[in-house]
Amino acid sequence: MPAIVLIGAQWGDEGKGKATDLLGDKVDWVVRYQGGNNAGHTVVMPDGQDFALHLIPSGILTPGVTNVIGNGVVVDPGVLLEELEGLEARDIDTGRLLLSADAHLIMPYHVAIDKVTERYLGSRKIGTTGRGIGPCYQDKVARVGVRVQDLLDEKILRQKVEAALEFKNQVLVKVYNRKGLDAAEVTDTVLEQAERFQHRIADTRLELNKALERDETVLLEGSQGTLLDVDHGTYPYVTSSSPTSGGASAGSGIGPGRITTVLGILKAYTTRVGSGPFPTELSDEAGENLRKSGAEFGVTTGRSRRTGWFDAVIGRYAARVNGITDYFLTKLDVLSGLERVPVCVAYEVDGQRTEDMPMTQTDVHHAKPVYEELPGWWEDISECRTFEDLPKNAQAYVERLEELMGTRISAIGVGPGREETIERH
Ligand code: 2SA
Ligand code: GDP
Ligand code: MG
Repeated sequence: MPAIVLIGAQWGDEGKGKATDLLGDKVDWVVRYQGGNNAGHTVVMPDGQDFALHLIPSGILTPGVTNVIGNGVVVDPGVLLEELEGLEARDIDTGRLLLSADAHLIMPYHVAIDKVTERYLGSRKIGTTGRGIGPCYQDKVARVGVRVQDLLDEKILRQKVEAALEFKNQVLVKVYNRKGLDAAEVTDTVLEQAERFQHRIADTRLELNKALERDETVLLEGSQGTLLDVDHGTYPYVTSSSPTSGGASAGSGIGPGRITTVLGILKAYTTRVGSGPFPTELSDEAGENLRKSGAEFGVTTGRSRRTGWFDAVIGRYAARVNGITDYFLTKLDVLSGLERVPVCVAYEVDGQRTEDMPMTQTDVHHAKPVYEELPGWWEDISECRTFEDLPKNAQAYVERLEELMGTRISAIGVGPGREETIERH
């Protein structure tokens, strides 16, 4: 019956992979509804093995869960095969993975255009992952995209790729002075790849709605985060899809009325990878320390993540635009060992204090954090399993964040492992 949405409340990498994995035992289906292999979700198993998932839902690691790559996802067929093979080589059963016939395919020309555009933008670049995400969504909206179902009709597929390349090659060769791509070669490769995953293609919106009617539980797993949403994020420094909870319906075909819980994943401090404004960013030793103790490096590109203090303006904003019912606060352990922990409670924009996210992007760029300093704690908290086990100052930190955001924090991460979690309420 219930559909649960799990989203990132900041700029991604909040620990969504671990949260999905934790819920694995309680759900029957896990669905990705947006993004593609720009995502990087890390899951650490009880035996210490870690998995980095990019395209395949994190539920693949839980036996019995059916996983779905929904219609809102963009799929690079080569990456899909590579990821499947990687999991199979580590004895993970990949039998229960379905692929929406309506998902769009990332073609080699999308990847080439993503990379070349970023180079061309120079200092104005977005800092994309270079995986072809933006150009693929552009084609989807322009109604010239290639969909998974086109793999089932060779004639149509050839026509679509030829038509696409007629234009893209002009861009690659004439605008960017790069080599063009051969339509027949591109089509042959993708058809060959499709032979290996064709049996997974399904009408996933039908399957998911039937599952809900059978009273099964569906978890919709967001990638990236609220501030990377193309509508609600720090545009233009965003990804090209809708990671917020509103995107979950469109990207899966599950009606919004079915969604009973929206779980927001929130890091105890803030990180961002790629360009764009970041009010609480630290460019000093404190930022470097957070990066080191939190191991803040991109799971897909290996890029070093920008780091900063917790921002309650973002926490409030994410709660509002996603309709968050509960927060899961991750990486509280990373803050151990600080004398005082600053928390951004509001912004000052051109001399004016605001508790809310500014309306214009210019004001977001000018926003200066207003900090409140909370007393820190020294203890290693990774062994804590109940809220009462936490040092008093760590408890007070969590309670103050709840108060500032007006949303309850019902789980707390004290380490990367599955068991390193405190459940509350
Ligand atoms: P894109 O490639 O078009 O989606 O890039 C647009 C912006 O979205 C950001 N973005 C991300 N931010 C955080 N984490 C992401 N996934 C990987 C990870 C990132 C990595 O888990 O670490 O490995 O670098 C992710 N994917 C996209 C991106 O940085 C741009 O700002
Ligand atoms: P996602 O994109 O939101 O799934 O997050 P990533 O996997 O990109 O990054 C989160 C990182 O934090 C991963 O390396 C996780 O293993 C790790 N992690 C998750 N929760 C915790 C936690 O509570 N404490 C610590 N120290 N690490 C965590
Ligand atoms: Mg990530």
